[in-house]
Amino acid sequence: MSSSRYQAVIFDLDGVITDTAHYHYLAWKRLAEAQGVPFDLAFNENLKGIDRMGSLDLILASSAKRYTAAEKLALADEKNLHYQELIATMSAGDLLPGAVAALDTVRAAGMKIGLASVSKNAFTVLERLGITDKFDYVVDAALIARGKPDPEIFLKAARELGVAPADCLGVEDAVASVASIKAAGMVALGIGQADVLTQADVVIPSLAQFDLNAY
Ligand code: B16
Ligand code: MG
Repeated sequence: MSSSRYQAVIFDLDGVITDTAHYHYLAWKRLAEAQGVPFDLAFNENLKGIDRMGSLDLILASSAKRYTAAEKLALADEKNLHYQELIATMSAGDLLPGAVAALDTVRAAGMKIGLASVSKNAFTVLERLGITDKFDYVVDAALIARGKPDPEIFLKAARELGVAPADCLGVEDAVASVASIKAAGMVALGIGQADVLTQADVVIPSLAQFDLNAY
């Protein structure tokens, strides 16, 4: 039995459990180039944790063209189709180091496990990775009205798990996402760099350093 003070751990997917950010990057890059707007890896960092339409708005902000709502929806659909082609090749080999061990540690400690991804493709990615059954509850992003940094998705996960937000540890890799955890009143474990994830309570480089009793 663990001495950890949490009753649940709620994980992000992209950038924490698997690196889908690279596939998002490839799909957005093709779209941006077709629209004649600049796009590179540095800009892609701003899109981590941001939902699909929010990401599209950020990319098109540097275009001189004004897009109608229908045009934006068509572009978002096109990007998503390309993204789905890319993630269809994913497998358990795409799990980031330490991810499965971290999930198993939380399970062995008798805590609940949630997933809070704003990706509408999260269920597909979990299936491709072969880890769907490791979660007690996976938030359906289609039911979330406000994306990160709003706390809605983390509060929904806690409610469905039957755990108070103050008893949850949230695990995230992006600035907007860590803000979402903090706004929900949870402890935030950042995955990445401490000088970037300044709002996180603790930051570790990857789940390979995950130690449930240390936070
Ligand atoms: P989709 P997370 C986020 O997932 C990604 O970080 C972000 O880059 C992406 O735009 C968003 O999901 C929406 O994804 O287009 O598949 O619905 O970090 O919350 O797991
Ligand atoms: Mg993420």
